Amino acid sequence: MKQRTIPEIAAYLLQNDNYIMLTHRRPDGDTIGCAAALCGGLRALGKTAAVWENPQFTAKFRPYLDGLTTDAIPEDAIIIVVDIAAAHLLPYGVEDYVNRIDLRLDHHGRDMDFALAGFVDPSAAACGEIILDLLEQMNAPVDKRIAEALYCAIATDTGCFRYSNVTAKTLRAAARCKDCGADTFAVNQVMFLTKRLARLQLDAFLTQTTEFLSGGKVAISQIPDAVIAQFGVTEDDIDDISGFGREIEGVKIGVMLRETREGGKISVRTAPEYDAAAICAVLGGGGHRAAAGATVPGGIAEARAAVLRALKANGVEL
Ligand SMILES: [Mn+2]
Repeated sequence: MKQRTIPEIAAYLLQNDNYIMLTHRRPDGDTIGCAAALCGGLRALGKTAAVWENPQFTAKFRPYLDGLTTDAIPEDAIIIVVDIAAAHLLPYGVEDYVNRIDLRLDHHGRDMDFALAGFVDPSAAACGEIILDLLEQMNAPVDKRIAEALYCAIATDTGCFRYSNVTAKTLRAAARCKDCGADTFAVNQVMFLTKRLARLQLDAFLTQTTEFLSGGKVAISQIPDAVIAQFGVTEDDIDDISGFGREIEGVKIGVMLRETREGGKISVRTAPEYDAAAICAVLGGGGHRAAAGATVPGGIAEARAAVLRALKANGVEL
C-alpha cells in the first residue's frame, strides 16, 4: 500500500467520483460510522457514493446506514475500505475484490500490502478520527447525522473514552462532533447504557465458567454457539464481550474464545504491561497493544490450546 497524506487523499477524492465504501467482517461501530460519514460527506460534496451492503450489518447500527447502502459495485467504482485491518477481513461476498481496493483508510498498522494506496495512522484510537480529518480537509459539510456517525465510531472503539488508546486528539475529535450537532447522549444511550436481559444472562454464565490462570492474572472465557442459542443473544448484545475478563479486578490478560465459520476465534485484551498484538501475532493474528485477535483452525478447544501456547511464547507463566 502506498501511504498518502490526508491532503493528498482529499484532493484525490475531490477530483474523482463514484465511490463504494466497504466495511469489515463482523462490522462494528467504527467501520460502520466511518463508512456512513464518508459516504454522507462525499454525497454532500455532490459525489456519487454508497456503502456496500455488508451481509453482517446488525439492527443496532442500521440507523446510521439508512439510505446509504447498495448491493451493487459498479465496474468503474473506486473502492474504499474503512477500518479494515487485513485482506482476510473483507466482508463476505466481496473477497474477490482483494486486489482492486483503491483506497484504504485505517488505524491498524498491519497487513500493509493490503490496498493500492491509502492512509494508515496507528496512533488514531478510531478510524473515525481519520475520517473526520479527511472530511474537514475536503471542506465537506459535517451535519448532525455525519457527526453522530463519527461520534459513534470514536466512542465505540474507545469503550466510551475509557480505553488506553484515547489521546487528546481523540477527545478533540469527539468535541468537534459535538460542535457539529451530534447528540452524544443519544448515541451513548444506545451503545453503552442499554443491555438486553439475554446479555446479562450471558454475563452470569461467563461469571460462573471463566477460568483463571497465573494466580488470577489471566482470565479465559468461552462462549460456545450453543450458549448463544440458549440465551438468544445477538451480535449486537455482545459486540463488547471481548472485554469481559479484563474488567475483573486483578486480571491483566482477558481472553475470549468463540466459534466462527473460520475456526476458533480468540480475542485478547491486556493491561498496559502486556502486548495483546504480540500475543496474537504468534497465532497469525494482530491488532493493537491493548486489544487484538486471532483465529485458529478448529473450535474452542483448539483456540484455548493455541492461546495458552501464545501466552507462554510471550513469557506469561501459567
Ligand atoms: Mn476501528
